Amino acid sequence: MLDAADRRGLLRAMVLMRAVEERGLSLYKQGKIPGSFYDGRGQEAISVGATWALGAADAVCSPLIRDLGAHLVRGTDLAEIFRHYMGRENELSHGREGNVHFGDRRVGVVGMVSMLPDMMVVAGGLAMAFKLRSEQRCALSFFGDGATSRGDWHEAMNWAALYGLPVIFVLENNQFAYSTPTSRQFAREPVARAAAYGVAAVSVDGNDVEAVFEATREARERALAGDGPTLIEARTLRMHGHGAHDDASYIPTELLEEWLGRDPIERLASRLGEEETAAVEAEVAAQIDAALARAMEAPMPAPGTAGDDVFCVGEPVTLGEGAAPWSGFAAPDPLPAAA
Ligand SMILES: Cc1ncc(C[n+]2csc(CCOP(=O)(O)OP(=O)(O)O)c2C)c(N)n1
Repeated sequence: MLDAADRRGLLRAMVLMRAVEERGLSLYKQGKIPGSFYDGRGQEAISVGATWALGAADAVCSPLIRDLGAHLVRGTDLAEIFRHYMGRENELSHGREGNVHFGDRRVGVVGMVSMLPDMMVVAGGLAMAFKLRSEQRCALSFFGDGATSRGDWHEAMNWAALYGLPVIFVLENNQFAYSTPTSRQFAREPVARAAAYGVAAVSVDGNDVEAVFEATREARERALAGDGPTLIEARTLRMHGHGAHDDASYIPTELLEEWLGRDPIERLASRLGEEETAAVEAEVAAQIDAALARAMEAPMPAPGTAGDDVFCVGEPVTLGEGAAPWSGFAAPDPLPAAA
């Protein structure tokens, strides 16, 4: 299904993600990015491969700490991302929030609230709306292994299976939830739990961008055919700490070395060859320099605007009062037929 142009695009998106995050870390160390800095080093294949399989009308809800690649594939402007990182005036956040907390509705990306895993339930809501309106669209949600130990994970899985929702759940199993290894998080692997809910599940090598793409493509076909949700487990290792403030000393060196040998970028690069890879790297470096130069021109937000959009102002919304009487769903009842 993937052709040469796709492979080059996938490589470009992964190289761009890594290079933007390397630049971001430098800016953070220079004091130009406030707060901490979170990245997805080693996990580039997951957000890039998964979003490559989506259609323009599908929703990403949401890219998390490790998923800059999703924003890049969907097409959010890189200068805007750098402005957001540096707290400068921009359309994504108007200078508020940490580096990973943003969305871009213009490209179908919902900003995240938290990664544990509130956004799975929101993705279920989007998928429910698509289904009720009989639209050929799906929603995709990313989350980490830590999320699978929380109650909202179970609710989202159950709800999606019951209503056959067109939603794709992408679990980034990077073997640690902050510093807690998966062996101390759960007795039963999340993929094994999926069958109990009635959710189709597959486990793939999360450092193989083509495998992630293929699993997501199949999950999307299932979703659009009305056959319900899929859980994709992408197995990987987080190569950096949880954030720049975390030295990840709890990850054994041998484990890091083992996964360094499975680097997702090097694996695809070796397939495309040195010449093509060098061209992609040069292209990406130039793009980053240009975007950062544009971002640096943006002013800091006016201090007086710090409270804007934080609280709802204007007419209060009263639920129920004066509403039209309940008339049922416009689309067919999405509940599965009784057996
Ligand atoms: C409800 C809630 N509790 C705690 C946090 C703080 N927090 C953010 S990420 C995280 C760990 C997430 O682990 P995992 O999902 O496995 O992702 P990883 O950091 O390993 O990539 C924690 C505790 C949060 N964002 N939301």
